[in-house]
Amino acid sequence: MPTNRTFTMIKPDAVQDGNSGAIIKMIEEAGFRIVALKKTQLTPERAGEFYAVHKERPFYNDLCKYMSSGPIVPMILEKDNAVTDFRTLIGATNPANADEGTIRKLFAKSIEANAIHGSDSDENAEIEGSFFFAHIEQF
Ligand code: RTP
Ligand code: MG
Repeated sequence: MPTNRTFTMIKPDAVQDGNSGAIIKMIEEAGFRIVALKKTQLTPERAGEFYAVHKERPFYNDLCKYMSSGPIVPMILEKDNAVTDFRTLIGATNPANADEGTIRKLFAKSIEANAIHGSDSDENAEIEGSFFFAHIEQF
């Protein structure tokens, strides 16, 4: 399992607001290499599958509805210490708690519409990347 890759997606609010380019620029300037990238849209069912780990949480239904409400930009990224460094770059889940200069501080609207996802472990990075990209697309 690669320890130097993570998975992200720019969420519907940020894509809708036209912030994809600015966010991708921040990601590249922070030293991440884009391994794979596309623009796509989840159905509520596929969003539910992606977030199955949160099935029992009170926000699960709203989250699935929100994540399927518009286009998203999923990406696989590469860098030393990718998972941890990327979570630092995006900031806290709730933008009210996010550090200055983080992607969520700059672009997120709320705890739900929080602009961007970042994998929380190497194992989940691999699972989530392969949810969106075939192995021959990951180079
Ligand atoms: P993500 O998975 O999207 O990178 O976010 P995260 O690790 O920072 O947060 P997580 O606990 O995994 O939650 C996943 C997403 O669910 C939404 N959420 N809403 N209303 C709420 O209390 C609530 N809590 C979480 C957010 O969109 C969060 O990113
Ligand atoms: Mg998470």
